[in-house]
Amino acid sequence: MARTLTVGAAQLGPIARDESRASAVRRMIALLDEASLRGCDLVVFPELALTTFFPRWYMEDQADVDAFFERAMPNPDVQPLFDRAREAGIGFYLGYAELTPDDDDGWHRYNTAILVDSAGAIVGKYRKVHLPGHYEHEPDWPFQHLEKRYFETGNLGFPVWQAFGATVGMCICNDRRWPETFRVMGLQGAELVLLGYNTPMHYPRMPAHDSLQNFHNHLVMQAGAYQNGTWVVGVAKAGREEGCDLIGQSCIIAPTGEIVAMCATLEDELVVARCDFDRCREIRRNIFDFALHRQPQHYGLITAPKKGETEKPGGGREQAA
Ligand code: CDT
Repeated sequence: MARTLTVGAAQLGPIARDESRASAVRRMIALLDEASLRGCDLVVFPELALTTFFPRWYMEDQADVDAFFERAMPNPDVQPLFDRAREAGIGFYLGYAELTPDDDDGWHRYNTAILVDSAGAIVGKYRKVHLPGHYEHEPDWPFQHLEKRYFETGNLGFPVWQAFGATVGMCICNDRRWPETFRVMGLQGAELVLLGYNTPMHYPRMPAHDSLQNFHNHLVMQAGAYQNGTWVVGVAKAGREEGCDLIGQSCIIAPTGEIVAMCATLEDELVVARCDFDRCREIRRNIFDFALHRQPQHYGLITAPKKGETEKPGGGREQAA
């Protein structure tokens, strides 16, 4: 019998700096209600879906940064989304900024996504591994991208979960540009990879690439889908947010690499596709039969420790205010 799942990509338009979490959650519930009418089993929301994309601003006061973080999940602002999804029997992926004292050595800040099942239970958590941007204030740039300053590198790897009748993985935004992200999940048999993104149209370090942002977005997700024989659902926060243009084109991609559904606006919008997991086998039993064709003895450089590449440790580990 065919294994299928009806999945919704629930793109959000811009969230203003002064928009409350309760308002963002109301918008997500409206998309969830539409998803319910359209027969969805699972809905994917963007990265950092509860607030504006705050790493675009340099903030000296840690309390101002921490105002964008969640100290519990769910919390009273987000509980209505959990409740409505459970009533509708729909699962979801949600990105948010996580502030947690989960280790002995103090507070930690991660760019996080959770997977919630149709009964409202959190069944998976992922913390963003590939943090883009920079640590220091760049006063000459119109916008900052201070993810490296405000977050720590995720510490959970790229696990997959048995959920929704499939093998499901998660990643977040910049992760999608790195083939290792998809391959690590592909090696664990991922059939569905969920991801949210906030991608500025303008990249101050390389303005010549501005016109390529939409192309690169689809290029990396379609390649990740095809090369690993997995469905990919990529969902944007889109539109002009606090004067910064974010790309849209949220989409659902088949294991062949074909886009089967795509948002047409830069606003709150839902697109839906029926994902047939037998289609993963079309790829994995043929051109990308890992057992037959992979040659890992030649891939050692991929996992060798970094040489001569410096990284500042400790972003996101300030004491919580
Ligand atoms: N949110 C996020 O990861 N955005 C990055 C922007 C990279 S440019 C600094 C992305 O890869 O889309």
